[in-house]
Amino acid sequence: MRMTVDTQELARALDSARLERREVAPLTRELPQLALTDAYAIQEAGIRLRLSKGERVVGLKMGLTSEAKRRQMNLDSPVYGVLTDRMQVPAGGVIQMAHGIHPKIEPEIAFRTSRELGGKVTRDEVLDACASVFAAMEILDSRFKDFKYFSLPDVVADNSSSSLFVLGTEEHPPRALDLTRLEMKMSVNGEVVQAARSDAISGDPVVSVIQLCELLAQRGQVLPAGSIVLAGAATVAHMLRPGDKVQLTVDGLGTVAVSAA
Ligand code: OOG
Repeated sequence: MRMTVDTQELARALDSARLERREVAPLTRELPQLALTDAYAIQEAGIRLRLSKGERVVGLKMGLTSEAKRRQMNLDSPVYGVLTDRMQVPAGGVIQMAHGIHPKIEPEIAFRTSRELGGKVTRDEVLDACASVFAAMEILDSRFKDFKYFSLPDVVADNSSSSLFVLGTEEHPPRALDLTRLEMKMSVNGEVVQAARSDAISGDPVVSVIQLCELLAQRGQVLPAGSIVLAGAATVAHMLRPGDKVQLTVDGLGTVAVSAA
């Protein structure tokens, strides 16, 4: 059994798996002692690799913020990951399945901040710092075998399974809506496959942003102004298949669509 954690080496291994569309064994199989702090250090090193190839950080994603997701993955607390410009698919765009391993899609609410947020923040401070709220979908793609049997440090090291994301084209000021009561319906090829109310996300998607600020503070970081924040999925993820046309409608936020080829 290996006893030391080589952050750079593990980040490189996960980055190659991503680029080569290759599944790897969960890190905790060989490193059962892998701590969450090590996992975030691996995630950060992996993002640095992407930045060194010209990608740019555009925001952060929260994960495991809904009970449905925590039960599906058998994991118990929220985590975050980093979003880069290359991960954004335009609204109505096409996802190339061949560019992923086993992609899944999930319905989300996203925010864009206009001010920096850091540490312990209140709901009002988050609302004041968020310029817009959007309907959004995240495409997950774990680099781990079969997208399962992993622990929290595995998921975090793997950038919390993030792969791609799409934002709706409608932008609303967050105070214009009751963000806890938005009905969300995700359909695939015209059939509703997942539905939930927005309070499935942390009881209130704004709470996801509060939690994100707390998680960042634990690592001495803040949420920069101009960040996109995905608040986490409202429902379990849906496995994508080539040819799928996926559409999410959120009360008051319109519809966002994407298809898989
Ligand atoms: C972990 C990431 C979960 C969400 O929105 O709950 C997530 C996973 O399911 O692989 O992004």
